[in-house]
Formats: sequence, structure tokens, C-alpha cells
Amino acid sequence: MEKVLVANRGEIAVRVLRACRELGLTAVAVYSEADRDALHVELADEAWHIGDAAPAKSYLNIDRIVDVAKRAHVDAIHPGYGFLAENAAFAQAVMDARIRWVGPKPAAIAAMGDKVAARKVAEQAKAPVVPGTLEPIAEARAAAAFGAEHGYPLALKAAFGGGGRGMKVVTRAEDLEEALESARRESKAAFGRTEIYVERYLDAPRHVEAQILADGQGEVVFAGERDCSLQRRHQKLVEEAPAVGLPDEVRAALGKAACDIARVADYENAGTIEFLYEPRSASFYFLEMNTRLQVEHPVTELTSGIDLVHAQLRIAAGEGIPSHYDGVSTRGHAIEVRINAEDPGSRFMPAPGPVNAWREPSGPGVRVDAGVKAGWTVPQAYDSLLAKLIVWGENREQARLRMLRALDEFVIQGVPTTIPFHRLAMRHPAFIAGDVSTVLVEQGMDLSSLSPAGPPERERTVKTPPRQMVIELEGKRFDVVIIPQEPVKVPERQRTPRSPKALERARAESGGPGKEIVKTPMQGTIVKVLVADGETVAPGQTLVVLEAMKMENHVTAHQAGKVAGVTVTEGQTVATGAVIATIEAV
Ligand code: MV4
Repeated sequence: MEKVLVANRGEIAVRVLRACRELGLTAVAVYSEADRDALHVELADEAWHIGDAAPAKSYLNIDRIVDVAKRAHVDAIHPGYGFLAENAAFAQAVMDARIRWVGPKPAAIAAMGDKVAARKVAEQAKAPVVPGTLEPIAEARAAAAFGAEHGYPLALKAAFGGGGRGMKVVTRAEDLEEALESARRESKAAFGRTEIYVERYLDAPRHVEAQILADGQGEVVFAGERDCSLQRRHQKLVEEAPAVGLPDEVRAALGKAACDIARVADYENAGTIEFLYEPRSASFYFLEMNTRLQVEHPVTELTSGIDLVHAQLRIAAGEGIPSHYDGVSTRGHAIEVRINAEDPGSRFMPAPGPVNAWREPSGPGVRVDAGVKAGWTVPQAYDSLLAKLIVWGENREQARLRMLRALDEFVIQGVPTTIPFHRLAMRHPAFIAGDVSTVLVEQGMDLSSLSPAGPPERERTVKTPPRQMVIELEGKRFDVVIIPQEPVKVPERQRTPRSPKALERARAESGGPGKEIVKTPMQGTIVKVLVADGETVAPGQTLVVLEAMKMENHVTAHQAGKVAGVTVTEGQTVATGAVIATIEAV
């Protein structure tokens, strides 16, 4: 295995590309129209354009991605999370193309995607399962019978659902009929399926999930659990490892249950088994299994010392699981917060837009997994996760204080983020006490101190950015902000000057074999566009003329081929490194 394609974007694409490079594997990125300048494209050894911004036309386009994988001659595909990560048809298409799939077999993905089938696997593994129906129910009467036997509240859940969509909590028998209809409608709209099953509803449980690694030969290791209880509307906000206050014998039983489930599922690669945990009774119940790497995997990495993405790639390469992973022990405590481009002061409204300033925290015990850089615009086509801030401490309190310190260091300007929420969460008495639950954010937190970010600030910073300056007055240092009265141009980001040779080399390399991505060598104005899509060009031929600092610069092709994706027009001002066109060898 030498070359790996990462079928994803954003922070997780960056995360996986980094692991590839650490293992000496050539890392191939794919990108949509909206991600031409994205960080994951910049960090890859090779990058391929796969279509329009709309996910269906790019990151969800199975045929396109498999086609690019073949043309790039990759040996493996890592799907990241989201998009096609839990799509059994994609996994199958990858394997049919004789490319290694970094994940479980399609049959295991399909089995776990069906929540009723997953419950049967858990029962077969003798793991504790929430009391519920073994099959989807035909009509409300079946749910009423279940309620009569097990009591209320009960939960109606979509058999092919996830993320809480299609789930209805019912507290009285007379509400069943309507709730069932509503659950079916929601499930049909979201997942195209109408099967609904019933479970006893647990009140304010904790969400505790187990990380496992399996080699597909019956070897399964438990790498520790995570608590992901702090969430809002089924969007996780804070995750930590280990789960606070989990008795050791419960932890051991939960880890064993997770491994048993993975074995029965004939599971291979990294996976997560979700449980609901009731602290009062110290009971846990199987909820569902996620057949992918999870967003929150870093808290497990920091406490277990295992690089889960390395492990995934090694398992896919047939190297199995290192023997010293058996009986993984954990050390200290890790907390992760999700930095989303959302306004916590406006009901967490997503807020895409230009990131004018971006400075990450660092120092002891701090890790940032980001898909963002300064000057980049957060596209509106994808989810709002900008970065994950993860800290490690010798104990939970040290980790919490470190998180507060790191949150203070994080500078993000241009888009509102969830940072103000996290400051509040880290100081909340219930969080400090480790008294977390799935209802804490929505029922236990007062978010009224978070004021709306409002759009004007963003507008102003783009059109007339205030400039920060340090002045010394009689030897004393002051930070001042100068706010221009007239709209001014956003200053170009400082870059290390590169020699023309280095620029050329970087340019020729950036498109991968047979493909050149032609970029502007400097900021300027396009004064002439000399080629159009579909035209054939020769090496050295001028594509566009760029005027900068009163000089005309000819941007030329370095290889022969067909021009595609001409993105610039005459009169347009362009930034350094803007994509002009791609040239594909014919
Ligand atoms: C439950 C539950 C209580 N009892 N099932 C929500 C998302 C979906 N994956 C399962 N979910 C729940 N299922 C029973 N029988 C409570 C939740 C739940 C929840 C679970 C995990 C994390 C956050 C949650 C927030 C609200 C409800």
C-alpha cells in the first residue's frame, strides 16, 4: 500500500492526510468547486477536482470518486466520517475496483445501518440492549402493547435513522397514533424508509461510547470510552475521555460488550459502539454502532496513546493490530470542543463566510485539528465544523482549566463561533462536577448571556478591516485598533517570498500526474484571458495576462493538454494562488 485517496474534506481530510504522510504514504485529496483553496487540498501530495460544491455532485458522487481513484492509481480509499463513510454501496464499489477500503466490510456497514438488525447483533453478543421490539411495528397497537407491558415514556425510532431524526418520545398511550404517523413521515423524508420500532425511553441518560479496533480475524481491542453527553439537538458539542465517574467494573463490562458485538458483526477496522448509561443504576444499554472513525476520536488518541488513523491504515494494509494494543491502558483526561461557524447567541445559527483572522492556541497539552486557514471562506454547502480543540491533562480538572486557557488563545475573526458557548460550558457547575447528561445543554444551561453576533461586524471587517497596531507611548505599550472611514481593500496575507523556480515547481506538482493546476503567482488584475475551456495548449503558451504593480505578467502552461475550469474573467482582481484553470494531459 503506497497511495491513499481521502474521500472527504475539512478537518477530517487534513487529519487523515497527515497520517498518510507520517506513514510514508502518498496522500491524494479530492475537492469540490467550493474547496479549491481549502487547507486539505494544500496539504495533500496530489489533488483532484471532483465536481460542484453541492455534496451530491462531489463528495457524495461514488462514480466520480472511484473514477478519480483509478486514474490516480491509488491503493486505498479512506472515507473519513460523514459523506460516504457509512455507505455500503460505496465500500463495495471501492472493493470492486480492486482498491483497499479503509473500513469494515459492506455487510457490516449495512447490518449496523439497520438499527433493528444492529439490536439483534447486540443481543446475540449477549450485550445489554434497551428493552424494545425485536422487529419494526406494523401499527400503533403494537406500540401500545409494548407500553402496557414496559410502561411509559417510550421512544419510537426510525429503523434506518440516526442522529435522532424520526425519534419520538411518547408519554401517554393516547398520543401513540399521531406520534407514529409523525415518526414515519420524518423517517420517510430523511431516510426514504418508514420502518419504526419501539424502545423504553430512558430519562436523561449519559451517552457513553466505546472505541474498538478489529483486524477482521477475530482480534478486537477496546481503546477506551468517551462521554459525549454534552450536545444540543443531537449535535455533539463537547466530548471527553474517560467517562467521568464510570466505575471500573462498568467500564470493563462495557468494553467487553463492545468487543463481543464487533466479533458477532464480523467487524474490521475502527468502530464505535454507542451506549446509553444511567448513573443511578450504573447500567448501560447498547444503542447503535457507528461503522466509521468518529469526529471525537482524538480524545481517545490522547488518553490511549494510540493513533487511530495509523491503526486504520495498518489494518487496511493487512498488518493487523500491534500486539501491545491488547489491554490498552489510558492515562489522564482529554476534553474536545467543537469549534463550529455558528452563532450560539442566535440559537446556534450556522454562519458561513470569510475567516479574516485565524490563530490557533498551542502550548502544553493542546491539539487543534482544523480545516481552516486565515483568508479562506467557509462554504455554505457543508457542515459548520471549523476545528476541534482538544486538550489533555493529568486529570479532568487540569484538562478543564487548560481548555479555558486554550479557548482564550483562539483568535477567529469574520465568522461567529461556538467558542463563547464553550467558555460557558467549561465554567458550568454541573460540568465542573462531572454531572453531565444529554439534557444538560437544553435544560440545565442558561445561555442568555450569549449575545447574538449579528451580521454587521462581518460586513464591516470585509469591506473596511480595522487594523491592529502596537504603539509605544513614552515607553509603554498599547494595542490600538484603527478603523478606516472609507472602504478599503482587504490587505493580502503576508507570504514568504518564493523564488520563481520554487513557484513553478509547486505549481507543476500541485495537480498530480497528468494534471496541472495553474494558479496566479501573485495578487493582481486579470487584463487578458487568452484561452477557453476545451482548448488545447502547448507548453509555454500564455493562458492569461496578469497586471500587478504596473507590470504585465504572462501566466503560462507548463505542460501540453486540454484547458478546463477557466475561472477568471478580464478585469477581475485575483489573490495570490488563485486557480486560473487546470490543464489535463490528453
Ligand atoms: C434514546 C434515548 C433514551 N432512551 N433511546 C438520540 C439520538 C439517537 N442516536 C438515540 N438517541 C436517544 N435514544 C432510549 N431508549 C435518548 C436519546 C438521546 C440522546 C442519545 C445520545 C446522545 C444525545 C441524546 C440526546 C437526546 C436523546
